[in-house]
Amino acid sequence: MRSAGSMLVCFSNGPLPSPIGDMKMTQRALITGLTGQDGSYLAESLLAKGYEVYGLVRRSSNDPMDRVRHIKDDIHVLAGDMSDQASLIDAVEESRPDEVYNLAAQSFVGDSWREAAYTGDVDALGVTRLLEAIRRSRPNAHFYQASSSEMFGKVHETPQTETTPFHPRSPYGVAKVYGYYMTLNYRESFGMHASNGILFNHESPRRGIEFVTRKITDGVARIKLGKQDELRLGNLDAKRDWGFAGDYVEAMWLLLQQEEPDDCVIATGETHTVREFCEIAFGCAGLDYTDHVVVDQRFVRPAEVELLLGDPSKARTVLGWEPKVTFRELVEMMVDSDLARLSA
Ligand code: NDP
Ligand code: GDR
Repeated sequence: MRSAGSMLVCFSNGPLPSPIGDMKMTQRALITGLTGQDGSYLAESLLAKGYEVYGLVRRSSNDPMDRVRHIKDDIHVLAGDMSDQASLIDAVEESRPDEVYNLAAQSFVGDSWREAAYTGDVDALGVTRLLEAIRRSRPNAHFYQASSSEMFGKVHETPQTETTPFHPRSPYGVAKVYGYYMTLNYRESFGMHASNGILFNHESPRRGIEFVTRKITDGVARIKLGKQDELRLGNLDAKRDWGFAGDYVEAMWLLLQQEEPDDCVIATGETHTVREFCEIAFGCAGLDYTDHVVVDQRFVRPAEVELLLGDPSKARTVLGWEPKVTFRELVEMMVDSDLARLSA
């Protein structure tokens, strides 16, 4: 294991303290997608480990810093966009990272049919642009690519492992397969420490409202508080392997601490239907989902990924990683958080 994090912690923009004795210099990490669900948990975790954290944030007419407001002063924010090569070169040159976590993406599968070319530009070509920026000025940096269980799509075997063939079922899944193979190719072609985390669905109270788990817990809270009466969803029979985002960002970090770059499935090893998620979430608020959930064809996708179930054996044995939060605890955490937010 490479030792990351140092005892010397400096979160200010001032000069770094010099190393004392055999202590290592503070490690620097660059996170793309800082403002997203995973970016916010990862930034918190790396700050706690003593890293100097740089985050790529794209221009927006709104304030995108909601999820990282509490740590905003501890992070160096760099302007940039995955669709813009020069901004990525600048971001890498400015941050001089030891580790790069590529979390930026158009991450909503549902929108990827409507924005297929854009999704490909950001989620696929964006990976190449970032790898190129790293290869030119920080070729020894360790690189993490946010690969996805959506690459398995129409699954060829269950559970899915690191060797299960890919069969993506959406423009998003196709773009992620491209990013996966570019990461693998920069490793094999240039000897870069470039790794793919193949992460199954992971959720939290910070999950975007468009994803089904958060849509459900937000809906439960609104119904409980009398703000709405029904919740319109698509396919209730889809099965997902859902874990907690806070646990999953630890796996990202562990992957980059390995001596050798590698690819690894991160999952819980349990699968549940959307219907089961509804049952527990409505139950947490003393409600029956059958009284409120309405199936609406508008939310049914052109092609569905029916079943995802990951095999986390390699993560357990190689990374020493285990998920800590159970499925029920995750649902309860999200319902409680939405009830508290909407009651305030
Ligand atoms: P989010 O949608 O919450 O966050 C995506 C982030 O990417 C946001 O910070 C967003 O910025 C940023 N982004 C989007 N487009 C661009 C762009 N053109 N240039 C720069 N930044 C951009 O996703 P998650 O945190 O849930 O996921 C993180 C990564 O992991 C993504 O790559 C996702 O595809 C992948 N993944 C996620 C899984 C999950 O279950 N959560 C499972 C497997 C993989 P802004 O705030 O401005 O929109
Ligand atoms: P997913 O997540 O597509 O797995 O991608 P999402 O929560 O959007 O869908 C999960 C399943 O629920 C079904 N579903 C609905 N989904 C949404 N969003 N809205 C609905 O109303 C609804 N009703 C039913 C979907 O059809 C699907 O089967 C997530 C993202 O985080 C990706 O970026 C990531 O790569 C994968 O997880 C792993």
